[in-house]
Parts: sequence; structure tokens; C-alpha cells
Amino acid sequence: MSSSDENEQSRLRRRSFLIGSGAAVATSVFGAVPARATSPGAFPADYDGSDLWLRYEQVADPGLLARYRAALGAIVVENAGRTKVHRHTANLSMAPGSREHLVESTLEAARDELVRGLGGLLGRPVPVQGGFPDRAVIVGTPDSSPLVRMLVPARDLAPLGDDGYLVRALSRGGHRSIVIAGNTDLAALYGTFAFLRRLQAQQPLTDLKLSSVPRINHRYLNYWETERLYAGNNPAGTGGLDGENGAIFDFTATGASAALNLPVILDRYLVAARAMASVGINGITINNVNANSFYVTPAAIEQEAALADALRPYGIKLAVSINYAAPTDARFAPDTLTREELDPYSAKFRDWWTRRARQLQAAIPDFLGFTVKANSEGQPGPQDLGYDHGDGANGMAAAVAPLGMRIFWRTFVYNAEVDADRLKRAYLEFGPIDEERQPDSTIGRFAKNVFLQTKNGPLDYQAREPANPLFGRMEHTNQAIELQITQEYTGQNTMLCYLGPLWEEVLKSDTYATDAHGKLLDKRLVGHVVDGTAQGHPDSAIVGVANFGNADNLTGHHFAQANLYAFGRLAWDWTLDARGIAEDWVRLTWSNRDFVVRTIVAMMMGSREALVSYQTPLGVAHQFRSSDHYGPNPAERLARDDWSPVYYNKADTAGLGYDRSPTGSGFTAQYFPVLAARYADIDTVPENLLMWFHHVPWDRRLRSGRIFWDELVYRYQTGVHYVSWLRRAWDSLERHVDARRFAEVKAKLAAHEADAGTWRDTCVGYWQQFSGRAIPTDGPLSIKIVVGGRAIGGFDAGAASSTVPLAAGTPARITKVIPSDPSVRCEVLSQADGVPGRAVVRVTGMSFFGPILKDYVFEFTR
Ligand code: GCW
Repeated sequence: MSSSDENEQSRLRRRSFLIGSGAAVATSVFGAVPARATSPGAFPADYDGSDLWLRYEQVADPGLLARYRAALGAIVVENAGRTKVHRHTANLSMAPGSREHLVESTLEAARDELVRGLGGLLGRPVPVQGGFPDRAVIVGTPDSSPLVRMLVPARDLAPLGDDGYLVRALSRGGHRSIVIAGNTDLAALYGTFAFLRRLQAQQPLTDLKLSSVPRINHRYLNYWETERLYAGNNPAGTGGLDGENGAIFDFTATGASAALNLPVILDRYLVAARAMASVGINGITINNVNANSFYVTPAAIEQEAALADALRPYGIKLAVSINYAAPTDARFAPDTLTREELDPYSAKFRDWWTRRARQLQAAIPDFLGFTVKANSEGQPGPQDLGYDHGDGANGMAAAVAPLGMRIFWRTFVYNAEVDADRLKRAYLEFGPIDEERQPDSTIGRFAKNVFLQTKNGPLDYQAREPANPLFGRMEHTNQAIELQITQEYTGQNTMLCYLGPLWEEVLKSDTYATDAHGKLLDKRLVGHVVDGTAQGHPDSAIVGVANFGNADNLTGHHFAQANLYAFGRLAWDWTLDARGIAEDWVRLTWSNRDFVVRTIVAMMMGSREALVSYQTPLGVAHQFRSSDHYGPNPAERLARDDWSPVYYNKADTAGLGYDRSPTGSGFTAQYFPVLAARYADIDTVPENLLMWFHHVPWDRRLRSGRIFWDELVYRYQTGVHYVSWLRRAWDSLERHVDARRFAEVKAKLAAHEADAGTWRDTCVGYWQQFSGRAIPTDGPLSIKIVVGGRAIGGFDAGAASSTVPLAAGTPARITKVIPSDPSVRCEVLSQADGVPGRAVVRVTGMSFFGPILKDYVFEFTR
């Protein structure tokens, strides 16, 4: 069982949501906005976003507030302080002036969240009580709570496992209660957050009956911002704000912040911990995979232990990324090895890592293990000594196995000597190890405590990729999927890009995996491979490269919080859908007003496809400038071929795209037969992956009926037009959203629109050098204007303005606008005063991914 009730709930909710949504989108697209000003219950005007989705604003609807108040009169968490979690750090303490506080047990965390949450939502304190009061919210496990034992039959708890929870409204002995229960304290905490979420989203309490079990065991974050800052409060990228570097955890800050380095605990660590727990994340690797060995030195371990202490009540365990060659690092002298001693089979090598792991475990008893990026992008690894990834991973795994730890070994490798096509390289290296017959005649060499950690796609976190062919192909090995939450290639903290649809797409994509006899597996979506049900793996893991930073709102862009939230929800249950998750997040983070919810959800849902359109449409990959992976540079040619945009676009006068069909690089053959055949043929490959697999002739006819060149240009334009719509949609919320966040998002959207335009212009301009074709002018938002009785058209929908020469005597008045698509709406926003003069026409329509808008600016001249 898994999440069935929760799914059912969200399905019901969604149905009613969808019925209204078309109309609402149209309303906001076409300008009519409810005129009501902000009413009670709105956030304070200066709210900075620092509570993430854990906002507990008083319920605005008086009827609902009264019902909540009537039903929720007390909080009962029996024996909350009895099972204290381990603490290593004597005098663990918060920074002076903190708002958050440390707790000693997981049930205290649950209790305090209820105190905070119910107090806020109900607008008055809800007392913590003993005994069995009427109208109580009761939280616990059969172990901690006699009430839970009495109220919840053991058989109902049995299927919940360690992390699953149930939430029920009960009536017993004249008492009405809400019971939140699980088999462990942590499960009870998860249930507490799920319960609060329902109140935040203003769901009724009648017949409350939820239960949910995560589909994946290890739901981890990897934290990279120690090296690159996409979420930190450091837009200049220069490193250092008051001595901090923009990352969330301070280890080595200098200047004013030095006194606040770990072991001091900052508010934001606990907000992050509560947020992670609220969606069920249960581990975090705290440093970049291009690992600095500092994080395994004794000084750092003491700091990490303090962090682990603070996070432990919330069920968040720590891991670190390591450098395979750390034993040669002078910082460990005299306990160092020579380069030759990095032999993964040698006792010296293994013992060295066992010693490190023991040190970590002594300070952090529940330490998870190591994340390893080896022989990838210049990082050292077993291949430096002639061994392969299996040897290296197993050597490390053997070193930590006695301590119950795991190795998360990344498959992000692409050594140029393996194959000319970068995408083929990982499978060529890892596949054979998975298939190797062992001396005991079992298949597969990777050790049991190794997880291979594989990015969702075969390249590198592009906004659209096919699923990585390793999913389904590594049936003898534990495999974790790695998703990128921090938006390295998806607009960083400038662009609004909701990644839920991207992850839903990959988790629900069909691998067409077959069994040993070539028969299609029943459960064969990527999500089934990851959760272990496809191929019978008892252990399972999902990893998100997270976007926490030290910005006030923790993620830089207010909407980037949604990506963290969505990752957590999908990590718990990958079958949830991105739209439902977005709706939940909006209700928790912004507002429960239907108009606001519908508008923001619409803004989010098209945002990723829009970004694909203005950055890398129709399957062209990786056109980013190398300096920051934010802006475009399709012409860039670097020393490393496979880092160069030109390597991916292969632009020439014949066409555009990378031929990976059997007559090209042959990458398609790494997929199971159904997909291999589909991708191999330019007639059957999904159009959104066209250039991923084929070199597409400029004049090839696409499904729209347009030739490839025209369609390509329109995709770029349409993506930008969506962002133009985003700005207008956001503006329509001005009176419904608190002022500071409104202004901050508005400013980001302005930059977003400008930068999306740069993508369009740079890429289209570059492709045009090869296509030699004119910019088409008959696209989705194309119009003719009638001036002086004459229809004038042929405008470039990507241009900032168009010059329109008028004959002498022609009045500069647009008398009619004729769209090429009759379903779009046109509006003359302003007429010219004379000639020269400027007129503006707004055209709004619908693309396949959402509303689009273009303001045509006409400069009339004689
Ligand atoms: O996307 C690339 C990033 C590198 C990163 C690498 C990886 C941490 O540009 O910064 O290294 O992926 O995943 O290892």
C-alpha cells in the first residue's frame, strides 16, 4: 500500500480544480482580475519568505476557522521527551537572538510543530495536555503512547513500516480525537506534517482518514552549493556576504560571521530541517561532489557532528562527499598514503577509509556513508591505478560495510577514450560490471552496500532529456536516481522554472525494460526501477541536488522553494502528479484564494516547457555558455569537445542536431528494443527529442505542418511569449500577494523575460548562419494591422519593435488587427499620436504548454 488515501484526496481536489482552471487562466490572460483588496489572513507586507512552506497563517474563512477551533482543542504527545536522540556536542546551542529552538527528541519536534502550527492557523494557542481530553490531536507510536495503543488497532499500523503514518479522526467513549500514529517517532513526525499540510490547505477535517507509506527508502539531498552558488544570497557570484559564501551551512566563514560558524546552530538550519522532514527527506550529503577533503578532517567532523545533532530529531542523517585520493592529502599527515597505495583492493587503502568512517561514526553514530564522484571531470578514482568503477566502489564499500554505511558512487562519467559520443560512455563503463558473472555464480559485481547514483538523463541536467538508459539496464545493482533541484541549467535563481513536470516526466517514462526472456516487465517505468518494484530490489534511493542557500528565503528565487518541495513529495511518492504538488505548495506558501492558486499554478505548470522552448527546443542539448551555465553560447568551442555547445548542436548547412541513430553514434541501441527502435527513426522519435537523436534537415516537415526551421524559430519565440505572459499574470496578483515577495518576484520576472529574449536572439541568430533562411513571420501570434485602409503584416514576433512606414497623408491609426490564428485575442493598447509615433498591440493566445502573450510595438515613420 502506498499513499492511497492521499492520492485519492488529491485526485478529488484536482478534479474540482481543473474544472475551474481553464476559465481562470483565460481570465488572468485576458485581463479581468477580481478587484477585491487584500483581506485578513494575508501575510505581512514585509514577509521575506523565510518560513518556506511552513507558514501557519490564521485561517481566513470564518466558518472554517470556527470548525477547526471546535475540533482541535488540545495537543497530546505522551512521553514526548522520553526517547532523546543522540547528542555529541556538549552545550549545543543556537546563535544569539535565534527564533528557532533545539529539541531533544523527535516527538518534541512533532509536538512543537503542532503548537506552532495550530496556534498560528487557529489564531490562538492550543494547549499541550496530558490525559485523554476531548477534541485532542494525539501523536505517537504504540511504544510511546498508551492512547495510540488504545485507539489504533495494531493491524492498521503493521503495514506502515518504519516511515509510514496514519492520521484519523475518531470518536471513542464520547471523545472526539485526531490520532497521528506510526511505528516510529519519525513516522509520527511525518504524519504531523501531513496533518498540518491539510489544515494549511484548508481541507475539511470530517472523516479524516489518511495513510501513507513512502515508496523509496532513502530520500536524500546532495548539497553542492559549498562550491557553486545558485541559491545563496550572492548574485554577483563573487563569494562572500559578510564573510559567508552563500551556502546554507557555515563551516569556514570569516569576518563578521566567523563567530557563527558551526558548531553554532543558525535558525535557517532548523527551518531547513523542519522543511526537509515535512516532506520526508531523511538524509543529506553536505558538500559538493567535487569534494574538498576538509569535510573529513577532525575539525570539520566536530562541526558536522553539531549539525547532525541539530538535524537528528527531524530524522535527517548526514553523509559527506569524498575525494577518492583523500588519503594522499597532507591535511591528514602523518596518516597519509602514497598515490600508489590508492589500490582499492589493498588493506592500506581500505583501512584508511575505515579509520575515517570510524571517526565520523564516533561523532555521528547514524552517519550514512560517502558520496563519491570518481574519474569524472578530473576527479581522481580507481582508474588512475588501472582499476574500474566496480573495483573502486567495492573497495570503499568494504571499508565502510562493517560500520553499516553505504557508498553512493556516481555514474556521471564520460571519459573521451570510451566513445566519441559522450552519452554512451557511462553505460559502456558500468553495464559490463553489472552483468559480470561472479565466482559464486551470481551476476553483478557491485557490492550490496553500493548504490550507483545516476542522473535522470544521460547528459547533464538539461531541461529535457530522455531517461538515462541505465535505468532498467542495471538489474543486479542498487541504483539511485539523482535529480537536480538547484537550477544550474534551468535559470538558476533568476528564472521561474517549476521542475515538477520534468521529474514527473522522467519518473513516469516507460523504459520498456524486459526480463531475461525478452518479455516486457509489468512495472517498468523509471519510477518502478528506482523504487525497486520493477526488478525486485529491496532497497531504494532517490537523491536531489538541493538549492538551499543563505538568502532570506533560503532559495534565492521565491519560486525555487517549490522545487525543493516538489522533490520531497515525489521522493516520498513518485506517482503523485506535479500539478497537484504545485497546488499544495501554492496554498501553503502564497494563498488559499482560488484566484491566486489558479494563477500561480498556471504560471508554474508551463514554466519548464517554456524554458525548454526558449533555450533548447526540439531536443537540442546543452547550448550554455561555459562560464556559468546560465546564458547561451551556441558558437562556443572549448578545449574539451564534449563541453562545447557546437559538439551538441552540430549545426551545418544541412541541418541541426546530433545523429545518435544506428547510422550515427548508435546511442539508441543502449535502450530496450521498443525505445531503441522509436528513437532510431526520425519519423517515430518524439518531436521534443528530435535533435537529441537526429541531425534534422532545415526543410524537414514537422507535425505542425511547418518546416523544421520555421518551427524551431517559433519555439524560441513562443517560450519567450510565455514569460511575457508570466509577467502580466504576476502583475494581476499585486493586491493578493504580500508586498515584499510580490516585488521580488516581479523584479526576477523582468530579468527572466530579458534573459529569455537573449536566448532566443542568440540561438536563432546563430542557427540562421547555417540555415540561410529568413525569420518566418506567420507564427502562432502573428498579426496584420490595418492602417489607412491597408493591411500590413510580416512582422517578426521575436523583435522588440517593428518599423512601419506610412505613406504621406495616412493617419497613424490602427483600425483593425487581423490575427492569423482566429483564436487569439488582440487588443490595441495604445495608438500613435502621429507620425513618427508608436502604437502597441497586445496579442494573447494559448500554446501547447500555456498562455502566451506578445506586445507588438509599431514605430510609424514616413
Ligand atoms: O553539471 C555539472 C556541473 C558540475 C558538477 C557536475 C557533476 C559538481 O557543472 O559543477 O560537479 O555536473 O554532476 O558532477
